[in-house]
Amino acid sequence: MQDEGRKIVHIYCTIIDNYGDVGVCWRLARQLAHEYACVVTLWVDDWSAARQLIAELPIVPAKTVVMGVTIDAWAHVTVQVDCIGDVLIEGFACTLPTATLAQLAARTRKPIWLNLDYFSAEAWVPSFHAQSGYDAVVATRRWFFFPGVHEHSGGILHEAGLLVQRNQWLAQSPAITTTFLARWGLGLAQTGLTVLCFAYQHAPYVEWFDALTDLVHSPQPLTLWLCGQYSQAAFMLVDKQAYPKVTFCSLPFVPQADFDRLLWCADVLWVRGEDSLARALWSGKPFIWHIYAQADAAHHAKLLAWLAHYTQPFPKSLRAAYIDVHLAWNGLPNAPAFGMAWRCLMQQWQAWRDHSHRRSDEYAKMLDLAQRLMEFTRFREISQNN
Ligand code: TRH
Repeated sequence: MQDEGRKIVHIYCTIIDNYGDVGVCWRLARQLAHEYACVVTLWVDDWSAARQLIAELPIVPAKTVVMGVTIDAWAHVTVQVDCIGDVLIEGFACTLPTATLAQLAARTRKPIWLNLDYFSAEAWVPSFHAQSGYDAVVATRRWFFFPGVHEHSGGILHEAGLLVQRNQWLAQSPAITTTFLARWGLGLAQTGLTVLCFAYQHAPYVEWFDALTDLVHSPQPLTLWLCGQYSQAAFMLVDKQAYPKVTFCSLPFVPQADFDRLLWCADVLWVRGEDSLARALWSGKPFIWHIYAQADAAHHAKLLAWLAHYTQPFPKSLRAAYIDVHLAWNGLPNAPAFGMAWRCLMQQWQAWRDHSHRRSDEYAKMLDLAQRLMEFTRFREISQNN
């Protein structure tokens, strides 16, 4: 495809810890390339962390095209090559490389410069989203783009046709699902509950496991798919023989698209961070969120805002139980005991399943993040040129 007329987008991503930053930037980069025919370059500062998600990358950092997106190492940014394009996105308030800032300062026709922030359902988002600040050093405005759930926010990443793909996957023959799971050393459980857990180290795993294996309330077999080092480490020392009804599976890190498919294959999802929350939402499965902990417990308000928004249409008792499980799982002050909250939620299993599915469809009707971002840049370009 010719580049003429196509928007040139540069996305910069510093990987602080975990996989969320690069997970979101990589997803956005692919979507802009595939759905909006943008010419996208993704600059990453931690090549080996990026390789976990983008397995096609070579070991030694080198400019590589994967799925229509050019990926390059931060250290390769120079003033000799265009590193700013038409749309310049800094992921999660990263500081741009000096060479990029130098290009920005020197260029007369400035790109639309966006700071992509973290997701939040909090009420302040609409007043901060799409605001700008003038940077005198590079003589241009920087726009703040906040992913969120409000009409005036950046929305949530959601690829076109994702729910159709999911529904087709769920309707496919069990033989295909079985073959897929076998690639990751997993089997398709015929009975009982399959629980996927991708959480942080400070989750109350002991209480969680006790509640899930409570024979009085859960006499059925339990299959645990443990993702990520923290959830896996939490069960390393458990005497597996003592739990004949529990199948423990530690999963390798799978490609992003397969991570979605794993979510679609499980019954209940315990997800963490920002990107997996969105993927759990789109799976339509019941899920519990382990939020990324921030200094000064800023994540508490963030969690509560999300829960208030998401559970709005839930019946009162389901809403209360769902929120209680989140408070206990995330260790909020005055949270109820985990086991009690979980039992109460599981007593409403059918309603929980139905509402999870419905909420997924409802949120999918919102304009998604890439769409909002493209509309925003078009609007800014028109204003900038007039
Ligand atoms: O890894 P995370 O905990 O990332 C976090 C959060 O995003 C947090 O908000 C941010 O501030 C912090 O990083 C710096 O969780 P998250 O966001 O779900 O990212 C995980 C990514 O990894 C997601 O894109 C899914 C992907 N993934 C795979 O592709 N394969 C896997 O096997 C697993 C377990 C995850």
